Amino acid sequence: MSPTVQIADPVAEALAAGRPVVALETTIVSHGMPWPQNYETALAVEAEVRGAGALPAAIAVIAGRLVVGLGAAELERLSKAENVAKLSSADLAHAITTGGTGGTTVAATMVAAHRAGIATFATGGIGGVHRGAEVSFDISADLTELARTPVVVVAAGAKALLDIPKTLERLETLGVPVMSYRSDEFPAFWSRSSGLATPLRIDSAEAVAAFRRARADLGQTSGMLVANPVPEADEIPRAAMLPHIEAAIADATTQGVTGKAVTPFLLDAIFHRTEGRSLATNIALVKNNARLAAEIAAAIVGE
Ligand code: PSU
Ligand code: MN
Repeated sequence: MSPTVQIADPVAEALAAGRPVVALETTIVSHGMPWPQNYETALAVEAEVRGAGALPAAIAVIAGRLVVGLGAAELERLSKAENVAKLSSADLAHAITTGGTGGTTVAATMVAAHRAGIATFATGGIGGVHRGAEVSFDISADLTELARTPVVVVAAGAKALLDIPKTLERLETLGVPVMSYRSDEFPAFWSRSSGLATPLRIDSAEAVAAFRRARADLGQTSGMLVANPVPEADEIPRAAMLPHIEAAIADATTQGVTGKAVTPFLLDAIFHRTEGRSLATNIALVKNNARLAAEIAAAIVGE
């Protein structure tokens, strides 16, 4: 393909043979979860994708190589390393040209997945419009990438630490279809409920594939967000999460945390405030998204 993108052999073979492949992001590994749960989760998520009949392709930049289809040793290195970068779409070429190593965000993973020819991607939650964005202007590049890169992103909605109404407004402005899976409500990551109606609802992987096909036929080239609510048994209800979220945001403000550091800081603060319960939910929802993404990938190649 190109010297800057290295597609692992099994991934290249699966794509060439028209078998389903699911891209996976790695900021969740490098910045979203503590060791060793990050590594255990990365492996468990890959097992979910395989169990549902697709091939996982975790993506990261390792010593200047944009790798699509990381091996277990590379995932372990990314999980343990301390000075690993968080790479969004704007940072990819810098990491590649300076020999850097970093986990890719939703935005950067979409770029790499599309470049490699992978149509489906599973993550935990997308970045979005932060609370107070009317002052800070902090809006994730994940939304910008969703607006221009034709990849189906499966996520458990947006983290409730974001401003979810504004995130949905922004996605609407950008023309990104947002569809909740078997739910009339847009989910809020740790919680099944956000209190907000979902813009669109879909009830099967085949329906997502058909929707994607219709968009392609119309010449519409943006991504799509499939919002998959966390399973009921694993959720933390919204009312229980809100005080923790508000306290974590207050901590971030007091400590002057800004920019790229905000999301990892809040996730860590919430992890401590919920005594680890938020992490257990996070792990469950990523696995749940991996399964659905594998079904969607199979439906897309099966069309
Ligand atoms: N979901 C998680 N943990 C994470 C993230 C999402 O459960 O760490 C990451 C994703 O990689 C997402 C990023 O793309 O946070 C958003 O960061 P920012 O708001 O700085 O764009
Ligand atoms: Mn930001």
